[in-house]
Amino acid sequence: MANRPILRTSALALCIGALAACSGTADEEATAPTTSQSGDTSTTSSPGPDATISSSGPDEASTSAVAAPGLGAELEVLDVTVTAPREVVTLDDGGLLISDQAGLVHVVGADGTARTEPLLDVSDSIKTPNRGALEAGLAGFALAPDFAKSGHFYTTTTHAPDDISASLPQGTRQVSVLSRWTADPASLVTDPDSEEQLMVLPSRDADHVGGEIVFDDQGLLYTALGAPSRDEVAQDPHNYSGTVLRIDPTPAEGAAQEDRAYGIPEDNPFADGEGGLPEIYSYGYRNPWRLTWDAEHGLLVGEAMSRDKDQQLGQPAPGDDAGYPEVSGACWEGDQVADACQETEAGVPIAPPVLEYGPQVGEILSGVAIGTGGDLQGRVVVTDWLGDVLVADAGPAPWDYEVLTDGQDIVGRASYLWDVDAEPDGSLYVLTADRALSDGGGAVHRLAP
Ligand SMILES: [Ca+2]
Ligand SMILES: [Ca+2]
Repeated sequence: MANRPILRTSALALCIGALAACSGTADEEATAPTTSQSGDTSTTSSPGPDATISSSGPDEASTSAVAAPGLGAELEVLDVTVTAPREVVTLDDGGLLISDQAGLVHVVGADGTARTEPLLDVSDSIKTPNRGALEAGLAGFALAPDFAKSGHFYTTTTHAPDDISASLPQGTRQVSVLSRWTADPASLVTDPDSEEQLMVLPSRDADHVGGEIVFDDQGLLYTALGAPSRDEVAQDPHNYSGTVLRIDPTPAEGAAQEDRAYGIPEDNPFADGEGGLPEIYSYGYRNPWRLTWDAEHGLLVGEAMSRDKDQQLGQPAPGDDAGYPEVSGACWEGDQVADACQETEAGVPIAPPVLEYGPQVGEILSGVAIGTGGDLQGRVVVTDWLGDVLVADAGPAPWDYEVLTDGQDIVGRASYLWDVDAEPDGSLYVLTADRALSDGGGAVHRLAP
């Protein structure tokens, strides 16, 4: 299945003419190449002889489908205009919420039709992802576990330092803000004045945003912030850069501490502020930009490393140090942890990743999800932005993996496989963006259970 290109014709000519310019550079902070791309998902085409396109079937709002041989089924392409989709939430009525890094959370009805009015539109007040920093924008979106009652949802957004009123450390190049919003859970209309900023996280890096938000079954919220490349700050638990954070966003009455509008879980490693910041759950990361959680696996952290290095999936316990920047690539030599991944120069034990892949497969880890249906049920799905879909089963590290789709099967050379999401109804969503993250250049693909 190595040569089944599913290419988007509008960007194909540009990329054939300048193939090198079409490979990703976001991880090096370079400005992404510009490709033009229609936002109309119905233009997805599949010139390869083995690929198939189908019309929509019974759901008339879905406009096309993409063959994904390694996944054993076609991917339905949803009729919603997106730039860089990041999260899908299935609503009780069968509708969907789809967050887009461009600053929108779309509402898609059960009939597949996108509503004109989004749940949220902050596109005018944040940095957007298509002006040189592919990771910027609305990086995280999650409904509160009690959304049906409270109407609360959470976002992480990135901002230029000048747009933040808080005083910031010298050298700040970008600021991530974790916020809570309130919507009417019935009408899905958000009060635009409801934003409460919970955390303001300055960074010396203009990318490496992190920002994904997940909840565990205790109602604790996890998010993350990347660190600048090769920067020792990732080893400093007194700094948020290069960390996974865990907070209790709805502490019991009176349990919010000091001037914080949230609680600190008791078993956070620095909960008392001794030795590190109380919100830190684990640290020593380069770019922990994809997170997922389920009761069986706990927290899984998908970390993007440099393009010429192994990509890493971590399963951290509280207080774990993933070792960056001293660890920047392969930690495993067969079943043995490499010497370089045993402990930091300061003598702190390093928690090696549970899975690493590359650089011979893929290039940048772009998503992690735990399958909820079909052959993927309970399996860990890891995606790479070049289009590879890997699956693995939890067990003693290092986890073996299989490559289900390689490279071009789904995204072609013009797009990135940008994120992946598994929903409780068994659907797997493969989220793509064109390589410039141009407006409307993304797509939401659904693999039905
Ligand atoms: Ca995601
Ligand atoms: Ca989801």
